[in-house]
Amino acid sequence: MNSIYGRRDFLKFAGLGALGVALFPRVGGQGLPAAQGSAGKREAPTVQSLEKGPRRPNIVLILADDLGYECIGADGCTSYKTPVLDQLAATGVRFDQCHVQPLCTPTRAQVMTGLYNVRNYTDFGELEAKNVTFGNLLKGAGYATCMAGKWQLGTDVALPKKFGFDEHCLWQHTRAGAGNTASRYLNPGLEINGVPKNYTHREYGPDIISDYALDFIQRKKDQPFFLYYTMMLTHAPFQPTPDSADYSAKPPQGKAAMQTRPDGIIQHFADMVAYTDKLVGKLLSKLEELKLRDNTLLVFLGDNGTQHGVLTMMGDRKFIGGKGSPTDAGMHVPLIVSWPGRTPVGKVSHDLVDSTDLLPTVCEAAGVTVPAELKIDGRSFLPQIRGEQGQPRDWYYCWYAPQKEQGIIAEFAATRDFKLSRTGDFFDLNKDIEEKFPLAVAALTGEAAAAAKLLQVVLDKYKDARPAAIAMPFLGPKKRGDGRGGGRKKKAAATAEAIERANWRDEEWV
Ligand SMILES: [Ca+2]
Repeated sequence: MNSIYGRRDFLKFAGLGALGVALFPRVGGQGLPAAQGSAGKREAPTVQSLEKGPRRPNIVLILADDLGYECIGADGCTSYKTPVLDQLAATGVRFDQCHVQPLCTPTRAQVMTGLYNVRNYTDFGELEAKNVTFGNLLKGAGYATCMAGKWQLGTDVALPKKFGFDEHCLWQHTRAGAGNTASRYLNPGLEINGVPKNYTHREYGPDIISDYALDFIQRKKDQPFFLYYTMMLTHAPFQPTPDSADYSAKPPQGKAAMQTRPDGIIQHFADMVAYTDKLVGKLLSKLEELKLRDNTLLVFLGDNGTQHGVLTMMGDRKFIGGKGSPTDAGMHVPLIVSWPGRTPVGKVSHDLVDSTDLLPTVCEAAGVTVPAELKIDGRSFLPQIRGEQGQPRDWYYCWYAPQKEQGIIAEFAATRDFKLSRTGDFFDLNKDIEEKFPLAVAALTGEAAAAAKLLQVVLDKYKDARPAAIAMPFLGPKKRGDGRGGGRKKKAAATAEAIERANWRDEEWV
């Protein structure tokens, strides 16, 4: 039981009274909580019953697409303008050690289920229907639920509802995959509650998603709601936003879309970061207009590092985006939390957080007990959000196999300072953040030796965590000519950045 609400309060607003905390008497089988009505007699508590108790907080979880840690002013970025997010950090809590998976679907699976990919990840663009998500848990406790933005978890029209989202406006839902041509930006092709809709009058996809999310908040303002806002920005292709000088009916393509400013920064990426910030501001204004700000936990984080090869400056430091790579540049993302009156003002937490921690955190904030049967890997960082010590992680773990046919390409455990791979490579992250100089574990001393020992225990803990039914071979990083499919054809180019520029169209899918 969380410490915000007393047990009696929780039972009252959960509408369960003397039934106790057996909110989810059956989990497993189809994987859906009984409280959702999939089995058993008990139905989800009604809105009416919830209104009798104290009002639980609304929860807004914003997941930006391909926006790495280096892109936010509050985190040290000097290339882009993010005044809204900077202000959120200045008035809330900023975490500077949040690590997610290196790519979209792997992170989204972890965020939504609280499980490391080793346990339930099957392939890019899918999440098996039997999984229980935070949507199921919050809906089961009576929250109104909405998902708005990028989906990329399977084309079954029924999946968003199966995962607990009452209503949804999505991109890459029923029309997903490498051959999908529905745009996410100008004249987007979306699916609203499963029904495809094509926009043809210069609408901007992120605006449509934003309007849908704000409308949901407006309509649900009198009951607890959970908005999972999976922004489509700032993913490639880098195109003008409605605020760009060159927003037009025919957005620039290819190299023209990648034009840089005199300082070497990609102009349209900078525009897209600014637009992301602006849309967060619109959402905050809506919450303020409805006087919901103080009762809304708002979390903003990135889903993986910035597009490979994208240059961003952090003062004098040049930072090159590393999306897709199981390294700091691919996995270190911004995490900013705002809950006026509940969070300390302007705190910077150095505690480790990873993407499996979101589910237990939002559940604890909502007063929802995570069923023990789910055996999640995440741990709540709600105490740190409130300025308490909590139980910060000593390590985080990564099992990374984004495309089934490529097998497992990385597995490691890391502390803030050190990293140990399943292959035995050990890195001192303070001296070698790009992981160019693996150290021999046998030669380590002091803190490094102690970290290696701890991290080996973590790797041992997950050694047999993969269910046999979805076993995959460990093949390591894909190498040229190793015969593994699923990769994009690489044209001859001098640099990784040039490769990405040449293939920017293919990046639309991942
Ligand atoms: Ca992404």
